[in-house]
Amino acid sequence: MSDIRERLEMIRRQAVRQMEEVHTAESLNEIRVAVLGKKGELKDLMKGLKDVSAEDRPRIGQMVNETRNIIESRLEEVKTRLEREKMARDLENEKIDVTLPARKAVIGHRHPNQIALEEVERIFVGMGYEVVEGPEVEYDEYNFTKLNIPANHPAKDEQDTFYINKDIVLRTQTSPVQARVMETGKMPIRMIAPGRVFRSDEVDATHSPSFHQIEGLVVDKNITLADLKGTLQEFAREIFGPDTRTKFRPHHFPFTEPSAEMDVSCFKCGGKGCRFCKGEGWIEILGCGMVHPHVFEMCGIDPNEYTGFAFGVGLERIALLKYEIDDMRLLYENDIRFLKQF
Ligand code: 2U9
Repeated sequence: MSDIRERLEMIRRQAVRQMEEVHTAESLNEIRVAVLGKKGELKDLMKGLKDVSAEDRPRIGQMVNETRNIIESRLEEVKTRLEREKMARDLENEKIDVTLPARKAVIGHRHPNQIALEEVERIFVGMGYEVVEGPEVEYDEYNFTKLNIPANHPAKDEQDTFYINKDIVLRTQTSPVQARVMETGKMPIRMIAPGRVFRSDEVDATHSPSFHQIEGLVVDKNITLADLKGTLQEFAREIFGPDTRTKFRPHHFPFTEPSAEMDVSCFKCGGKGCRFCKGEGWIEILGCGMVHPHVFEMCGIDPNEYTGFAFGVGLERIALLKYEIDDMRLLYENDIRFLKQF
């Protein structure tokens, strides 16, 4: 009897000690199997009790049960401890330090073309103009004929224009957008047409086969050259500064008569002449003129009733001047080291 009691005592002590050192549910289970399992130490001990007298059997049975109960309740306690420890570890791993400084996010930059476009749009919208867009693939008729550009005009040469077929081109200017607005017959017109245009040019520091224009058109009764000059002068002062002076030089465009080019006084040297304006004191900015009567007729407007002015400006030219960029190719390469300066 006392021998069995001692063995039971040993099994219990050993199991309890092992359980104290356990750190995972798996090793706890290993202890359960080794002690209480079918081939475990307690079963082993029971097997050796075949020869115990009937008198002693209930007492021994009771001792074995007590030992089993003690070990089982201890197993339960350790299981609860392990679960609690695991939960604490999980919580620790999920902990977020809200006081840590945020990682700096890489943010995009607006393209200089986009900044220049928004600036031009802001100025004209402020004067009551509407912004209108149109297709980049156009009928020859809208790109040329309605704009008084005749069949034999050099601009229509395949060297200058991308032809889709004999009637359809990639627009070489945004003027067809204005021609379409004029055809609606809704008067008066005060609009700008920004967009991509195409010309069969070789790439260099000042040319690209695809660039952007902003054209403007005003049509109403009694619009005069004074309206054109006043409007474009105001535009120049807004975009290049209040001290900007303007100069109109006679020019020729098929779609306007008379036509002119507008220069602005150099905003670097104020007109004295510097490296920026190549010593001229003046910088060419845009083309303009009074809408040609033929254009009015071809777009269904009576030139005896209405007059108007139009202008065209290269968006890249504005961006290059405003941000002192010396090569147009930089605007198309999208090199992040260039773009992040804006
Ligand atoms: C209609 C009638 C007239 C648009 C105009 C210009 C002058 C002009 C160039 C500037 C530099 C193109 O980007 S550029 O190469 N444009 O000089 N454009 S008047 O005249 C129009 C347009 C539409 C119906």
